[in-house]
Parts: sequence; structure tokens; C-alpha cells
Amino acid sequence: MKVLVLGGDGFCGWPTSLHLSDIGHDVTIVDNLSRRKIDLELEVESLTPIRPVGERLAVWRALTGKEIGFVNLDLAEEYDRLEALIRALEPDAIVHFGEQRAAPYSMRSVAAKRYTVDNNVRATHNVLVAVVASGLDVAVVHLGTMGVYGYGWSGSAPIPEGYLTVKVPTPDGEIDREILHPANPGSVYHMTKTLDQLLFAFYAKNDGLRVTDLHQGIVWGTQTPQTALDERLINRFDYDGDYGTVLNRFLMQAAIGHPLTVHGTGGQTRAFIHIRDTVRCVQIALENPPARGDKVKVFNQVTETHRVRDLAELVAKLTGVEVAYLPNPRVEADENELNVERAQFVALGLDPTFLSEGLLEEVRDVASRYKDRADTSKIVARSVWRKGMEVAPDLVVR
Ligand code: NAD
Ligand code: USQ
Repeated sequence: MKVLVLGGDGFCGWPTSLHLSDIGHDVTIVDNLSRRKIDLELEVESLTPIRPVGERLAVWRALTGKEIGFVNLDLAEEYDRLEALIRALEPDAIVHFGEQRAAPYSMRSVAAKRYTVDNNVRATHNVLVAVVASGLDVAVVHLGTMGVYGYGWSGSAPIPEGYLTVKVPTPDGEIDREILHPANPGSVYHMTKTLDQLLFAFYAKNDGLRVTDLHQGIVWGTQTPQTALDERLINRFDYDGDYGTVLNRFLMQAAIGHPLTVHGTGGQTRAFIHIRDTVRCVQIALENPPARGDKVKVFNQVTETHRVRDLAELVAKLTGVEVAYLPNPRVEADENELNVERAQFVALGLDPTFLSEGLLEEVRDVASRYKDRADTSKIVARSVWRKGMEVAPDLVVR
């Protein structure tokens, strides 16, 4: 299959590109390297020493004989080049990772809020309209988020895979209707993903586009078999207060003896998936696209759920580091239940990596190995959801 991977230089996109190339697909990465530029803006680097994209691709070619193409293109700003690329390459499928993906970054300033909406919504819309304009039958697989559903809206009721059946009162009695699950985003970033959903629904209905939306939980872990082949292929590992996600942050903090930065009570329950399963899920989604004329196919891309304080206690027990309960910089429920339906991927053959198997390996092989690259002044989260919210104190590393 010929596949365009949009955002293929990023944390999820890079290992996915290698995995798809490894199993024989013809992969071209499209990325404007904006994520690397944001690192410069934030004055922080991936904990792991990621190499320039050209070197990454040359190493992959030298090791495997497989060629991955690369096009430096801004999906939001360079529509004509995007349409021309799709017409020229005639891909069978597009995997769309190319968005600004950090909730704290999206809340840090007016400029960051505007950038996140402009970048994400325009990028997604440009991809859809370019596929329609090309006249080609290209399947689109998009990386969405569990955060579109919000947390706790339906209590302990399981969150369905995308759609909810509701009873609509009419003069003639109630009728059943299937609707997109109500959107309840918790950040400007998450809001852009709920807007993406409407764009997908429209183009699937109006133009018969075949779209799959993967509502992914928080990705943890770093390496896949392909990124581990050579240090020059290593994947990105974000640990800073804006881009670092909670479990990888705890693992890195444990490796350097930094108190674990739990926000609030830590009663927030979230969904998780290992990066090795992300790449498998994308493969499965590519192999099982919807038919033309079908509604958007939604998968909940999640393998387990945990409360933040339970994760902190688990990591503390494994490593001996202490847990710090900090003022929560976000507007979010202190405690929530989370029960997620996730039968589809398992039925299609996903064999998940659970925390119980991967945690120690991650601390040993990644967080401890590269801990000297950490800048401890970047660890505590500084982006607050509302003006005037309390900012956490600096935590001193013992
Ligand atoms: P990332 O920031 O590491 O990668 C995104 C890539 O897209 C970057 O390389 C960036 O340069 C590129 N990009 C952004 N805007 C672009 C544009 N306008 N044109 C071209 N390229 C552009 O993020 P990630 O963690 O790999 O996430 C990938 C996708 O998966 C995102 O859409 C994110 O919302 C989703 N997701 C991520 C997680 C997670 O925990 N990392 C969880 C759920 C969903
Ligand atoms: N948290 C802490 N301490 C920290 C960091 C985070 O307690 O040091 C808490 C947050 O307050 C939040 C939870 O942990 O309650 C998760 O935060 P996160 O930064 O790990 O995840 P989030 O902001 O939700 O975003 C990440 C990715 C995003 C993806 C989303 C999936 O950055 O791209 O969409 O996970 S989900 O959360 O399922 O919507």
C-alpha cells in the first residue's frame, strides 16, 4: 500500500512510519518540522537524542534497504502543494498525525491558542478537501483523542466507540437515533479534535470519503522494535511541563530522583496505550477501512485506564522516589470514573503491552540512560488554564 504519513517526524508518526515501511508499505512522510521548532521556542529538547529527519531516513535505508520519502510541507498553510502531492503520489491511504498535540501548550498564551486552532483545523480540512479535489479514493486515518468525550459526563457508563444511541422525544413517541457522542473538550487542543470530528462526518456524508478516527488515550513508552534497531533511529521522549505526558514524565522524574508531579489529588482517571500498540493499531485501521458511503469509523485506541495518583504510587514503589501533590494548573475534575469500550481492536488482533510488563524496561532503557540530558527547570508545568491560577513551586532535586 502507498501511504502518506502526515506528521511522520513526531513521537507517534516516526515509529508508525518505520513500522509501516518494515511490513512492506511504500511510505512518504509529510512534516513541516514545527514540533522541533516548538522545542527551540520552549528551550527544551527530547530526553532522547533524536536525529535530523534526513539522517533518520538515511540510517533506515542503510539498515533495511527500504526507502521512506520525505516532504517538508505545512498542511495548514500550503494547500496547493498538498493537493499536488496527493495527485502526484496517488496514495492508497493517508495517516494524519500532523497537528499541535499538547493541551498545556495550547493553553499557555493567546498566541498558542490561536496557533493550535489555526494549525489543527486548517490542516485537517486541507487534507480532506485535497483528497476530494484529487478525485482519488484515498482512505484517511486520523489520530484523534479520548479527550473528545471529556471525563465523567456519563458517570460510570462505558464510553462507546464514537457513537451513542439516544431516545429523541417526538409527538408520536420516542425514536432511537445514533449520534456522535457529545463533545466535551478540556483544552483548546482537545477542542480542535472535536472540530475535526465534524469535518470528518461532513466529508464522509457529502463526498463518500472513507475516514477512520482513532480516539487514542495517552501514549507512553518510547521505543518500538524498529526505533530500537539503532540509536540514530531513537524516538522522541518529551518530559517538559507542556509536551511531556503524565506517565513518561513520572518515569523520567523517577530516573533523576525528582518528586513525582501529581496535579491536584491525582484522582483524574485517564486512558493509556503503549507506543508499540499505537503503531499496530494504525496498521489494523489501515487494513480495515470503512466502505465508501459508510459513516466515519471510530475506534477507541486504548488498552487500560488508571488514576494518576495510582500511577504515581506505582512508580514510587518501583523506584523509591517521593510523590508531590501540586496545585492543579488545569481546569478539570478532581476525580472521575472512566470506563471505555475497546472491543474492536482486540477483535482485530491487538495483543496489548500493559504497564505491568513495560514500566521497568522504560525506566532502565530510556529514562535512566538519558537522564543527564534533562533540564530540571523544565519539569514543573507552568501553563495554567485560567489567569490567576496558582502555579506550583519549583521542586528541588535531592
Ligand atoms: P508530535 O507533536 O510529536 O507530532 C506531530 C507532528 O506533526 C510533528 O512532527 C509536527 O512537526 C507535525 N505537524 C504539526 N503541524 C503540522 C503542519 N501544519 N504541517 C505539517 N506537519 C505538522 O505529536 P504526537 O505525540 O506524535 O501526536 C501525533 C497525533 O496523535 C496528534 O494529532 C495527537 O493529537 C495524537 N495523539 C497523541 C497522543 C500522545 O499521547 N502523544 C495521544 C492521543 C492522540
Ligand atoms: N498530570 C499530572 N502530572 C503531570 C502531568 C499531567 O498529574 O506531571 C495529569 C493532568 O493534569 C491530567 C492527566 O495527568 O489530568 C493527563 O495529562 P497528560 O499531559 O498526560 O495528557 P493530556 O493533556 O490529556 O494529553 C495527552 C496528549 C494528547 C492526547 C491526550 C489523550 O498530549 O495529544 O490527545 O493525551 S487523552 O488524555 O486520552 O485525551
